Amino acid sequence: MNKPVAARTVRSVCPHDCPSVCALDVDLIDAHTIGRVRGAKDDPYTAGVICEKVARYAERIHHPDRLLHPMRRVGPKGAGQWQKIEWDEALDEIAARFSAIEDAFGAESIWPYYYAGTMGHVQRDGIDRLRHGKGYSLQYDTICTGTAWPGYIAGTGLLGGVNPEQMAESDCVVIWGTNAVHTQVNVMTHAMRARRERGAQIVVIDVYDTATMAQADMGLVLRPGSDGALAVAVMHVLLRDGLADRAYMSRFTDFDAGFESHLASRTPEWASGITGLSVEEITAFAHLVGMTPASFFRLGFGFTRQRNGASNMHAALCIPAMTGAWRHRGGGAFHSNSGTFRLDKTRLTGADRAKGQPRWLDMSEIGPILTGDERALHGGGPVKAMIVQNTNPAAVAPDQTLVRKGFARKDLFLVVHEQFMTETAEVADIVLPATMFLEHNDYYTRGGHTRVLYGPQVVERPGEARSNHEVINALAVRLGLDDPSFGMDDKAVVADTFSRSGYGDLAEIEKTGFVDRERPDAEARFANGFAWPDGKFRFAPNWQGTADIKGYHWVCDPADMPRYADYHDVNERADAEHPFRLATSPARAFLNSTFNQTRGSLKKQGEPSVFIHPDDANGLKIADGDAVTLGNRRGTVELTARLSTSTRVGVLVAEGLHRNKAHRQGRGINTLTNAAPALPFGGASFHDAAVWLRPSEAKHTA
Ligand SMILES: Nc1nc2c(c(=O)[nH]1)N[C@H]1C(S)=C(S)[C@@H](COP(=O)(O)OP(=O)(O)OC[C@H]3O[C@@H](n4cnc5c(=O)[nH]c(N)nc54)[C@H](O)[C@@H]3O)O[C@H]1N2
Ligand SMILES: Nc1nc2c(c(=O)[nH]1)N[C@H]1C(S)=C(S)[C@@H](COP(=O)(O)OP(=O)(O)OC[C@H]3O[C@@H](n4cnc5c(=O)[nH]c(N)nc54)[C@H](O)[C@@H]3O)O[C@H]1N2
Ligand code: SF4
Ligand SMILES: [Mo]
Repeated sequence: MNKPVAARTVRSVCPHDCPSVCALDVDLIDAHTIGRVRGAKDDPYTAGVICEKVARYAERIHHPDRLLHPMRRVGPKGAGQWQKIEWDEALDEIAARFSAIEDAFGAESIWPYYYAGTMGHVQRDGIDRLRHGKGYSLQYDTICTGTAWPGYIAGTGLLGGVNPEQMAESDCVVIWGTNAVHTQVNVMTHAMRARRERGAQIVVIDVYDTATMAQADMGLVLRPGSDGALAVAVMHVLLRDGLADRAYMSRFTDFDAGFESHLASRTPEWASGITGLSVEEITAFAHLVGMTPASFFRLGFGFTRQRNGASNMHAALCIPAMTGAWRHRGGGAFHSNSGTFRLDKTRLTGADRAKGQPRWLDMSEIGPILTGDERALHGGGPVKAMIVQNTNPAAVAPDQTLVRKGFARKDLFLVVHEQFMTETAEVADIVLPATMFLEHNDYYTRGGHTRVLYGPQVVERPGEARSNHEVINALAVRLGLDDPSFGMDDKAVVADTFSRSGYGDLAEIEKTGFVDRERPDAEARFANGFAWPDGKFRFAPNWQGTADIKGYHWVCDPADMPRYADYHDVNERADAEHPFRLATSPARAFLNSTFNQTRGSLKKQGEPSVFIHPDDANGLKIADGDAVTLGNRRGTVELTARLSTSTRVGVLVAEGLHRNKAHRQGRGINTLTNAAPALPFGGASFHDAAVWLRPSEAKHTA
């Protein structure tokens, strides 16, 4: 059979929640159909490379299971009985129910809930216009960045770093707590260029031997949540062996005798007991970064998804401040540039027209919130209605038992706007069909780099799918909001946001598809001082100041944090009943729960499985391929055992997220994860769970 011929190729942007935000070249077969998707060769960061799952995007956009019509639940919640309805009927019903619930229980009983299923700002954040206009409960966005961002800002005072293209000019690239081969493949393009062209050393730090580590010169597999101990021991060695840049520290940091004496006891021997790394491994890593001026620290999210994650991020970030790596081209650190885009989004989010001061509800605590936990509700009344866009909390949120119990409540009115019948859509009262990125207009900030990209609508929508922007506008008007922004189309909002942010004219930007927001190199490496008022990097973090910069209103007291960069011993402890530590790391062919219905991804990932060290498996009489049950006080999950020396004794790794239903008994991996707010400002600790492990046949008797 002949492959269809592309009529033309258009420039677009990957909309998914991935720091790479690749520039795409998409082949169009006709007005409805796409062909191949490739990474743009002329984009300096994408450099022609994208991940497999997006290269096969035709499988997702033309998937036979896409939602095409609004539907109303007719049977019991979750029973899968639906009636097709018209858009007007659906929107009228939602508006009527929301109004009645507001009259009976107050506006705060309605909680619009969203995340980053699309990273386009108009389609993602526009839900806030409705929220602010009506005075509905606010959403505290913690699920992904709640620990990583404050940890970074606590050191530098700004969420920004050296242009990651400069990894290619580094002599040592430290890839810390990110499995870039799975989660942001473009990091590898630039890191590998440094090795090829300059003989750079690649270091990878993770809790198992990942696909990224397979490409490293030095791989450090440490115990989950112990990165802070590694980082302070590295600094101990740097000071001990004369490898710290004291001139840099005295000019650019708050380094003092107090911190030096704090580090005196943080020896490699001490850290070895906590991390499980040998003294030799810790010392060799310290010597490598201490003797390689142009060391680039590419700090990921993974090692911050721990109760102590913010401390771990901050501690790792302290190393280049001690070696002075920031001074050298090809050196320094990068986590995210999301603090540098300076967008004026007031029209987009309606923040300037916010009604009253509603309560904040922490999105990671959706389980406790929906099941009436008073602490999580901050003493307020229950949530009675939700509209969910761009996220699938019934699969992705921690403490799934509570999340599902909450969604099953008969008195909760749930609207889900989705592309697929996700676990969350399955328990909705009304499901609305959503467009995909090639079917609407939006702009995207590339958190993992410096550019802002524009992605236009290039194909027709299937069925009756509508964009988030259209749904929010239509609801707002029905709910009596009359701000002119509710009459603008998505492209007009992009143009307005660009123009009020000083980005220029959208008609011009459309010609290339991007705006480059690269900052001068000196600024990006803080050569004239860090972003704190005194210009100094903080080894002794100022959490209060960090909260002020990000506008965090914390749920934990920053006074509970260690005074200096340190190992903070607050994580879930393995004990006699729960002898294993579990990390729920990302699978290569899924993106959170997205792509877990496409053919190619399902084939690649197979059934939900868990890596178990053979020594642990043998002790429990578990063979490769056996059904096993993992459990803790939050619930149990079934997976298939994969015996592997990629993980340490006592550590389990379950790559996901698979469909909840793909697990025997239908409970997903987040049944085991904890919704308690991580320190100091909240966030989910997805890789921080203590569990027991049994062959599935055996009954758990504890
Ligand atoms: N294929 C794929 N790509 C993705 C995603 C996906 O699910 N799948 N998710 C997307 C999203 S939303 C995000 S935010 C990014 C996140 O991407 P990353 O920054 O890579 O973060 P994580 O995916 O959480 O985890 C990365 C690694 O951290 C490891 N890890 C866990 N605990 C620790 C620890 O205590 N110390 C250390 N050193 N390592 C630890 C995990 O084993 C994992 O290999 O990726 C995005 N890209
Ligand atoms: N165990 C475990 N759980 C995790 C993680 C982990 O590492 N381990 N990672 C966490 C992280 S980092 C994150 S960010 C969260 C992410 O969790 P989510 O934000 O829920 O991410 P996805 O699972 O990708 O789901 C996004 C949904 O948005 C839909 N969508 C996409 N585009 C649009 C659109 O334009 N309109 C509408 N209406 N819908 C759209 C997609 O179909 C998809 O169902 O998951 C977290 N959950
Ligand atoms: S690497 Fe990330 S941004 Fe690039 S195509 Fe894949 S998911 Fe999208
Ligand atoms: Mo994320």
